[in-house]
Amino acid sequence: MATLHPSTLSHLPTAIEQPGYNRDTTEIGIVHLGPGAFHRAHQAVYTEQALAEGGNWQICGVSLRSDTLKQALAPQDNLYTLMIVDREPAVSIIGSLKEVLVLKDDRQTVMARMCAAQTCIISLTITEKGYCLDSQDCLDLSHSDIQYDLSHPQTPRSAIGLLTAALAQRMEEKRSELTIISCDNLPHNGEKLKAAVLAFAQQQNPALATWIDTQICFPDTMVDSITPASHSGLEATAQQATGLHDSWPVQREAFTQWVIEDNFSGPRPAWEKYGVVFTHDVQVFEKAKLRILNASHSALAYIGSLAGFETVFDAISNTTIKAYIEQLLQQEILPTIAENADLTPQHYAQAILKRFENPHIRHLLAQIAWDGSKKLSPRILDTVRDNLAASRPIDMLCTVVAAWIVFVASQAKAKHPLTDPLAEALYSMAARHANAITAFATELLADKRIFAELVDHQIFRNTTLNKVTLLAECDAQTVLAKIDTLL
Ligand code: CS2
Repeated sequence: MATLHPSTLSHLPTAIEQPGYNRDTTEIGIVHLGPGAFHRAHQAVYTEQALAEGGNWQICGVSLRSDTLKQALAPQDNLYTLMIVDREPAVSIIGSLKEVLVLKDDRQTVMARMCAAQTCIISLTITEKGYCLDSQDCLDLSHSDIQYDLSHPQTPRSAIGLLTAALAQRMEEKRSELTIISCDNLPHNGEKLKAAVLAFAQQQNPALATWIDTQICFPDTMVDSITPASHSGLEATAQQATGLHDSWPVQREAFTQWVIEDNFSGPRPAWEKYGVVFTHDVQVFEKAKLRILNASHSALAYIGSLAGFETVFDAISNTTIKAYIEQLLQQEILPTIAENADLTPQHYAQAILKRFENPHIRHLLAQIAWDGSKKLSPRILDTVRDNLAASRPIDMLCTVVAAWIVFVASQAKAKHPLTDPLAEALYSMAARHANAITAFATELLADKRIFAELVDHQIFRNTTLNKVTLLAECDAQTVLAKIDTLL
């Protein structure tokens, strides 16, 4: 079986789209930190389309830690297969990724790319924890990676340290035609990224902080497309469709959305011609998306896992779980989202539930369950805060928090690895309170790193503790029965 490569593209069935521009003569204009499946299925695809308009906008992907993507894509000259797994499936070959670098191995080239005059965009998908923020969403100066980078500014390992090092060099070279675009699921992602970079720069050189503040734009964005991690079965499906072997294809649903604040300090690809929305108010989009889509996802991940389901589709196909998610949305989430010219919350929520019911996609709840200690705040706790301030109910939201707590306890008990920046602390807390879930939950609910000021909120704490008692020590069937009593 031939491998996907520029020299084998002519073997592709004609229905499969392939790069419609000259990859050899197109140069890099974008450096992307964290070129995981989401980037390759989302921003890189918009850029692929925009490349048809011309312009040097190919992407240099920089993996901050692992070299697996670089190894996988090198024999393919960084081409890869995009599988749209939906009611109307589609397959295409994406060529916008020109190069993949690994920070620790290719440090000099990474800096050269980030500082090149022709690089006008640096974008990021590094997940919530990659920003090294504290519970107030400010740069956590005590974070081990930030401490390391402050004392080793020439060899940073965090995205914040790396961006600041590149910006310092760009300031020297007077290259301010650069926009830095966060594409992670954080409210005000651009603003928070900017504040984190400024806080880091301030520690090193206040003049650099001033230069960044006045010269470089960090637009807020909302990104959306359900993109489950690639699994080994995907390689075989991609191969069947294309007739070519691809070591790391990506999959996503058909729906895709990218809203970017119209705030650039340099040129950009013609993304607007391919559906990207440029606006001065990203907040209406990002708030609705985080609180409706991502919050429901996290609710499904924790409640669905406790109820014995494996995927989003399996969980939402259960009538009790679906009824629970619908009531959570109607009673406690949608009241926090105002209707506006761009978005009718009711319709938006219905459309999202339909997307969850896509039978063609296997989106593992275990994947969404990752990093709960970082995801709870933007997805669930901010809504709790708004409801408490407006004297609205928080019961169903607290059930999600309780399900996370019981999920963590059960993972710890079963000695399953937990993917979370606080995994170690969570597991030693669970070990201290083995078989004493209320004591575990009480200690966890007092952790300011996760719950910030809510640690002192009695209604929040007591409601969550009640739900923990309800869900603890239940088998899957009993969890469903207990959820049913909450409806
Ligand atoms: C998911 C998101 O893994 C998760 O936490 O909620 O990745 C979600 O699929 C995307 O934000 C959809 O745009």
